[in-house]
Amino acid sequence: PQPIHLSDYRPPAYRVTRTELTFALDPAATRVKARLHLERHPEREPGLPLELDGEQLALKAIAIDGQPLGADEYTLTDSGLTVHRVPETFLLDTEVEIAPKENTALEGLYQSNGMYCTQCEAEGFRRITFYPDRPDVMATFSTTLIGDAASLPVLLSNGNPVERGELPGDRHFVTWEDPHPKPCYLFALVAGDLQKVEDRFTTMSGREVALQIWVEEENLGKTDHAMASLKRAMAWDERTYGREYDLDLFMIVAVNDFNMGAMENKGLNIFNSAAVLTHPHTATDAAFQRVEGIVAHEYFHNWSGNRVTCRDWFQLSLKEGFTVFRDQCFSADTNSAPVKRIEDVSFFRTAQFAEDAGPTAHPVRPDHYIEIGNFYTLTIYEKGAEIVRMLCNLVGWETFRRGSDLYFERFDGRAVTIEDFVGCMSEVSGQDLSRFMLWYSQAGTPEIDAHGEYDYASCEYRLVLRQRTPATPGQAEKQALHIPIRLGLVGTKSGRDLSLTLGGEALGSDAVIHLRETEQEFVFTDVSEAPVPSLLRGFSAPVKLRFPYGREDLAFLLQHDADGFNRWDAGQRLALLALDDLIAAHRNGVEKVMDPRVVEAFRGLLASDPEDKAVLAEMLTLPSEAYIAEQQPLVDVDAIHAARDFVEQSLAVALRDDFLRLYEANRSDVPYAPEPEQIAARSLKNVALSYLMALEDEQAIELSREQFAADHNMTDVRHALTLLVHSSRDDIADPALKAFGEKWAHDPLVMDQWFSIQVTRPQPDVLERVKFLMGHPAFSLKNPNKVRALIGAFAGQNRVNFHRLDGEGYRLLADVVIELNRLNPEIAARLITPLTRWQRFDETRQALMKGELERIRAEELSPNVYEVVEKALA
Ligand code: B3K
Ligand code: ZN
Repeated sequence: PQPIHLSDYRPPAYRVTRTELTFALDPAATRVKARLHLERHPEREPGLPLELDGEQLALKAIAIDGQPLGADEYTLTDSGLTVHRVPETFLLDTEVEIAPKENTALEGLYQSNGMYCTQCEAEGFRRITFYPDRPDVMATFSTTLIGDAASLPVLLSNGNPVERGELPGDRHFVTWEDPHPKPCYLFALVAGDLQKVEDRFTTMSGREVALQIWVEEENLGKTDHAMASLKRAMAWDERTYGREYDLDLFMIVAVNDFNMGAMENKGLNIFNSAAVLTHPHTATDAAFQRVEGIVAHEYFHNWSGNRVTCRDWFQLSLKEGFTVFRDQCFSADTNSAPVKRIEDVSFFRTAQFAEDAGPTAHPVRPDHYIEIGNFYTLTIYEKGAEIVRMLCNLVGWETFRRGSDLYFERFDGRAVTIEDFVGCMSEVSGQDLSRFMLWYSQAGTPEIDAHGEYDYASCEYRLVLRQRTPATPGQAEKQALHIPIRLGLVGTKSGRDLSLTLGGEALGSDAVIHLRETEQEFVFTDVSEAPVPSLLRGFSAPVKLRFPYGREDLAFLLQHDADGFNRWDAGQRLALLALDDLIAAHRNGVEKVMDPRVVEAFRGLLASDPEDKAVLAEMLTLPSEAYIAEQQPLVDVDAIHAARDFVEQSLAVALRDDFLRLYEANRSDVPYAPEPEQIAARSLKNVALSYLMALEDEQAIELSREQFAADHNMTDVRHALTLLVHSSRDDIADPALKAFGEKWAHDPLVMDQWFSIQVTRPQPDVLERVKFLMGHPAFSLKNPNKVRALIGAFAGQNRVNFHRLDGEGYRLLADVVIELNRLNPEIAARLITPLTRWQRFDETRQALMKGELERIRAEELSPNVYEVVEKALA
């Protein structure tokens, strides 16, 4: 496979202004007729051939302006169709046959539980019909679906239904018309035996919109939260961005087999059932919040992505970074804003930093790719969102909103670039953002080394910042970035933020300084007392910032920092310092000693009266093994696991009564609601229970069992079950697991959780269990949710067992990748990720991991897997 380069971009030779599709649905032989209204692109020269993408299509007929083409007038290949000579303006009619039931890649038209559905982003439409499958070709669509009336009573597509009727042979049809020009990646159809839940929304200009969520009958009771979230998201986008919905109908469909979370097809969002269905007894608080976030995300795409779309796939972050930023702000406004930021950053620093430091590192706007399906990454999405957040902070919200208005107005109905977006921000703010654009082109996580010194005599605080971005594949040299650093100086006497004066200018007590050079010195004057600096507040830039904090400094910030995010981060940093010592002790075989400062810091937290219980729960949570690993020069999975366990147990021993009190104080029998206060209390209670269970004493076991048996809601049940199953006692683990598995055997989403809980337990027999569970009737390699729940959870979250020294964990993963490479290349390529991080481990493990990558490379590979494996072994 050959890479595609951004620098090769040219407008298409011909554009499609209108697309008329007719589907005669059949599992093995669906017929697709397409009539395309084509015209030469004004910027391209006359006389060019017409090139259409097409994969796995059996061509049955082709005609231009009603004249069938002779065999010498066009060329067919594996990847498309070329018509050698075409007029300036013309109609192209094609008919193809496809087999949805053979489609295990879940791209294009496929079947899930007997229903038909589509996934076209990024390049799935070419598996449906011959088409210029690129986002800068935008057409209005009319879609007629023909299917068996009894088994496919529901026939859906984009836009509004305009006609329906009966057909001979017990068949029926529905025609849909989508008036908004769109690229084909936003096309969708759904056909099946589905039920709907309906609601209404009145837009800000008074238009009535019908909202429908379509599910299989047994899921009718699980749509309330998604519907409520949708209405909140619609209202939020009107209030916050002035964006109104633009069709009379908005539909969401839940499907069980789906590669990603969901898809923003115009007017017809298709969702992985895991990203839309909830019920207090089947979904945790985290799942409720995830559903709310994804429903909002897909809805927000209607403007940031659909009305204004990407010129080419290199611009993917144009829609994804902006839309993630929008959904993050929505969730922050709806729930606890500080906790949302802590969760997002915590995830980002663990997973995106690792991606940015590994062999698949790429810029937020890549300049080449082999398979675009491999670029739906944390870098494109989450780092892209961090860049938009920085932009918003740089120009200020009101200006950002004006820039957003300008962007939507100027580019409505068009396919544009990241420059167009940033250009609007620059235009409304008058700021020169050319240096800022480096954030889009330069891969890797910038590292900042900071040093500070207080001069008592002059009352000056000198802060020196030095930045450096490590080399990444294909980018050896890096330039200095424009890095906004929000900070405060916290007085060591007063415990308060001091007022900041820089270069004679008073900045208030919380300010942003701009690092633009490799090294810069900032001298704050009139600093009335010796401060501890609180740097990178709110994670104001996606960087690693090092400052030589002493443990007392961190304990001080943990107590006094006015910025909630940095208060939390001080606790994380303090715990990391202690963990460092313990990891070293474990490696050197010396006795582990707990740092009393961490114990005292936790004691302080437990004694405080929390203004925000959700934040407190975060503060009491130790850094994850994955995040600890991120901080180590060489990852020692066993030492990290042992050190973290030791800290947990030491805290539990020292603070048992406090945890018990916290647990009791946050129990409640009120009926479940996914509301911030309840969620906060549950997290606090469950954090406390985790510490208590670190002791595995009778009382803790009893509390966990009780909580499990009480069966109040899935958050509590799942947490208790996880503690029981992850304990060292099979006699308490097994019965609970069995009871849960039997109770929920009928519910695939709960069975996913059942799989994950057991394959993440630390006991050494778990690998055999993974293999055994792959034969379980509820498991299927063809279902991405199952693959993620069992294989993904094992390889991604069970670090001690995946990295077993005999290499069996790696071998298992490679076996699955090899099989999935044939079935579902997109999922296969994603699954390899843990193996691509081999540089981070000791030599023995490196050799084992590389050996498995080489074993995969020896297979006949899909472009997806090929690209990832080649990069990993480069
Ligand atoms: N835009 C989709 C991505 C689907 C791509 C799959 N290859 C989901 C989202 O970001 O909203
Ligand atoms: Zn998206």
